[in-house]
Amino acid sequence: MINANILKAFGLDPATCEAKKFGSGHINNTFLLTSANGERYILQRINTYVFREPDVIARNQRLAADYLAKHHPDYLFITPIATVDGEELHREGEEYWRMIPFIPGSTSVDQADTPKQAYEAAKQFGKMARFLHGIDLREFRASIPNFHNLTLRYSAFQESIRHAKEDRKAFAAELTEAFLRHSDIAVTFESLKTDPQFTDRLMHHDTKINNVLLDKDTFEGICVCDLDTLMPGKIISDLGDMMRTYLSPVSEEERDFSQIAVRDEYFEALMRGYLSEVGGTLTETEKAHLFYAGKFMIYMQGIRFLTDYLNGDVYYPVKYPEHNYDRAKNQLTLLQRLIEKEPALQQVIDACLRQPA
Ligand code: ADP
Ligand code: GN1
Ligand code: MG
Repeated sequence: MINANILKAFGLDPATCEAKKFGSGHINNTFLLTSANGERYILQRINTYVFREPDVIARNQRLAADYLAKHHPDYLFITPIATVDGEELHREGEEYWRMIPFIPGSTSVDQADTPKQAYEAAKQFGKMARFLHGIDLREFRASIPNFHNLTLRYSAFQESIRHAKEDRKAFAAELTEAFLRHSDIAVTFESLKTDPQFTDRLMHHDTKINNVLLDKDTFEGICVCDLDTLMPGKIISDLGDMMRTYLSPVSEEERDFSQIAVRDEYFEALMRGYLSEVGGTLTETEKAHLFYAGKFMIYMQGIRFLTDYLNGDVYYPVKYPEHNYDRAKNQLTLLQRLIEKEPALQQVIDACLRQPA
């Protein structure tokens, strides 16, 4: 299944090393390797359509690892295993591969099944953000330029409406209108961008719960993984993606939209977990936009799915023709469920800010 050269490059014996596909991400190809002596590794092929410059990922991770080793030496930050030639990435033809140690005793979940899991995951992302607060961002580059730039995502959405094939445009007309009616979310981002109190931070940018490793027995947080999009960004990205993915009992793949809901106890758990770590570092602007984070990320993900539907599914893998349309509709429903609860959830935020756990 895996080219022998790749395994050899990392010092593994292709004859005895077992590989199986692992995880459920959309972007990279992830494999679990088990060597003859039982050692386990995660091997990944980086998607170079999405990550045009894989070296940027490696460099950002190295800068963060060096900083953490100096300032927080006990913190578990996953770093790549070098090839036998001492490289962080192995190039095989046009493909880039990297390997990391499998963290023993860890597991991950695709969906938050208890408020404790939401708390633990949020705490792990918060802890990394806190430990990296203060790092010099000038050395870092974006592994995906403009990844969470809602202004550009919104323009790309408008562009996709203009260029869509007639059948897709007609099929998605109502959903497109509904997303356009929420354009205030993009307008708020516009004004925030120029606010000097809207701090630049090193953010993870993909805070889904399966990007946290939990203790397989106790489900306590161990560390975060999937560090490809670790790059300068804003607090609303990480907090918002947790709201997007932990609050509902069903995921972005759910097609029975009546099951989409915002669970109050999960909201409180994730807010407490995250703010218990980063609360003390927030500016007034950031504090005032904690609820907005959820709207920002759900809206952006919704228009990303819809843009891809209108563009003919060039980015997200689909299993059937309306898949991206359904994902976008799912996100619109989630956005509506969240907005309905804004007054009550804002009170939870205010309480957490007054009294961090
Ligand atoms: P993807 O881009 O496919 O989401 P990830 O880096 O998130 O790639 O890896 C996929 C899954 O593999 C994760 O959800 C996690 O369960 C598991 N995983 C990743 N890195 C490790 C690791 N170092 N140790 C143990 N499990 C890991
Ligand atoms: C992609 O690789 P994965 O599945 O963790 C995407 C995220 C989206 C997510 C939606 C690089 O993440 O931004 O939130 O799909 N990553 C990239 O499921 O585009
Ligand atoms: Mg992942």
